[in-house]
Amino acid sequence: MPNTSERTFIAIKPDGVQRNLVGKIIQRFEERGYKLVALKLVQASKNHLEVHYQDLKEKPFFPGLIKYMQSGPIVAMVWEGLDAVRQGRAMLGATNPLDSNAGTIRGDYCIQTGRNICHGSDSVDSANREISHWFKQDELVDYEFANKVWLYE
Ligand code: IDP
Ligand code: MG
Repeated sequence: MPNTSERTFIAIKPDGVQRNLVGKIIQRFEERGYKLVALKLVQASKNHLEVHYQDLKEKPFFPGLIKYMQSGPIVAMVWEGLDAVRQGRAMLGATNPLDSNAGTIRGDYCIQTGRNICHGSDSVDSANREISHWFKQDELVDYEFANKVWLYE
């Protein structure tokens, strides 16, 4: 039985929100068949973002990244379904939008790495860490997904 309850943390960064791409990005995950488990609009604190990106703290772009991520509200989401982490990354495209295929979110809607409009967890372990960093347990909504029987055999 495949694991249809894998979860990934997907965020629409401040540029994605300001550029009115929230609906389009959510629509892609909905249309693909993933189940929305949590969603909120947040103005993240510096400390919260530094913990989120803790693995990158030695990078030269780290201060700029934190400033960018603090520059406006972020849409934080959890999406669930088969292979959600890997498929989520594929749907976002490459970190550098110039290397992202057309048809991916970054390949269709942005140009530069430092303004790449979205985030997606890179492994199941980081997804679990990021989900609990951004959401309280009771913000992860448990409900029956009616489409499930039409998505999975
Ligand atoms: P990812 O978002 O595709 O997982 P990471 O390497 O984890 O890519 O980097 C996190 C974020 O840091 C990127 O999405 C991008 O916003 C920013 N970033 C990464 N590399 C650079 C860079 O060379 N210049 C500016 N920003 C960068
Ligand atoms: Mg990353």
